[in-house]
Amino acid sequence: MGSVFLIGIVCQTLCSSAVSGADEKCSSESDSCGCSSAINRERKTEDDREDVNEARQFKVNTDEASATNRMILIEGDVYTMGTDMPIFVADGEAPARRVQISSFYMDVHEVSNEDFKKFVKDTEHKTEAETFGDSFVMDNYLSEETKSAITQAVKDAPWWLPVKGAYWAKPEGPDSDVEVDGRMDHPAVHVSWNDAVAYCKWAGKRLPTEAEWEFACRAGKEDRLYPWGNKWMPKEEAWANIWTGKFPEDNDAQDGYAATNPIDKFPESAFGLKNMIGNVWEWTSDWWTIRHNPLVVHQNPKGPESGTDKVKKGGSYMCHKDYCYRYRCAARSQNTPDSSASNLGFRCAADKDKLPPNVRHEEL
Ligand SMILES: [Ca+2]
Ligand SMILES: [Ca+2]
Repeated sequence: MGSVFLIGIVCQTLCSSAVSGADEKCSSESDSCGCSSAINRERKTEDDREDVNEARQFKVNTDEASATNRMILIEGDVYTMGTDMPIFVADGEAPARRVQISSFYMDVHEVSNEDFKKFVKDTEHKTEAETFGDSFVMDNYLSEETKSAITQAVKDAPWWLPVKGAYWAKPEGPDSDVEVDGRMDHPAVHVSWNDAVAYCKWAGKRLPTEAEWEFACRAGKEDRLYPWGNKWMPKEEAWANIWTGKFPEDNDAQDGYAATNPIDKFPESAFGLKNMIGNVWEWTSDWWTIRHNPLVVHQNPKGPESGTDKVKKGGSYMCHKDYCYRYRCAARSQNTPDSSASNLGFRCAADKDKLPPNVRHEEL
């Protein structure tokens, strides 16, 4: 454990200076030791990836009772995406640019284990974590028995362990169980981008674009860090679930949760959305790029045509301010589409004129 703490201290130092100085090298370093791009699976070729996708037979969910998630109509507008005051320069948070978004529907909540179970039951979908046989979990959350069976670790982030048999229903491996542990109302995790796309298709929805996600996160506020403003704890209360205490050795759960929280906890934003910041990272449909043009107004941007990684947004219960200050609307990170981890989930969106008939919805 000594070496774990040592590397943790090195990472903390690097990331702290990234936060204060927005230094490019440091930001780049922080990515490798912090916000989980280290958990990418080995790179596959594009051909392999297409095979995986083509093999999936999508079945659109038509059962009234199957989609319990509520959606809210987000009225389109022009907003400022990104920031000219980036904290992680290498992440492409900058430059700020104007973006026009058409009205769309957004899930109020992250997709829960309860809903993901319905999808799996209906489609017999096998997640990529199950296909590969493992998924990444932070060591603090594992039983001694599970830890003792693991021989590999991630070089730059030794607390990430590949746990055999970890998947959405058994998030910390075979000796855990979301039903037995009372976590059916927690977000589904260990869901790859490909799995998330399959779920949204089944639900008659789609993943949000990064631009839609960030617009929804900002909830009508210009140039603010969080959905509710710039103060992390309004009225000294926690409004989102991140890592409090010291990373990685001490999680004091000051916000009420050391790991995931039920999807309905914490205040909703002015747009009526919950846990956009914190709890679990959320996949978007965009391929990753750090190049953005600030000179034009982008119309419903969908990101690059191709790439190797997909964009995820919002940060998670594992993000600490000194270490991975990415629980901001402008912040972003990435993983390959087949990657999965215990702090990565998703929610779905839908076009305004394509709302599935079985979804409960309300307009702003
Ligand atoms: Ca927490
Ligand atoms: Ca979230």
